[in-house]
Amino acid sequence: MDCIFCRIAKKEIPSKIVYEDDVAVAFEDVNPQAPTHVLVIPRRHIPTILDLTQEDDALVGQLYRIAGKLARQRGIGDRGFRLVANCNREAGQTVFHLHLHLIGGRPMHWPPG
Ligand code: DGP
Repeated sequence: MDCIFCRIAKKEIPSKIVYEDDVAVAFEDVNPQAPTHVLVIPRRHIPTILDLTQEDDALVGQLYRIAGKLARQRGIGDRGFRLVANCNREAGQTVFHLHLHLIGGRPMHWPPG
């Protein structure tokens, strides 16, 4: 399967990995939108939020906890940060491997564009 995030998780494509365990990997976004912009992904290929099943409930919790841990490590836990998961075209999803954007280190606007 030719998925760029699967290849990043397998280290076939270089990236700045900031966290990894058996089920998840986090790495710096190649096109950062804020001082902190990290992508947290499952190792397993799940294309979109719509492909999650009940069996993935624990995995989704893990992705959130990893993002929170990274936010704390970067000193943006108390200041605030945003977790974004784009789903499908109108939301701007461009890579069809589930990912959380951890974005922070600057004030965020609402609603998002
Ligand atoms: P989304 O638009 O939600 O599908 O976000 C995809 C993000 O992935 C986007 O912010 C740019 C990032 N990205 C795409 N290709 C690569 C890559 O090869 N390496 C890294 N580190 N990030 C990538």
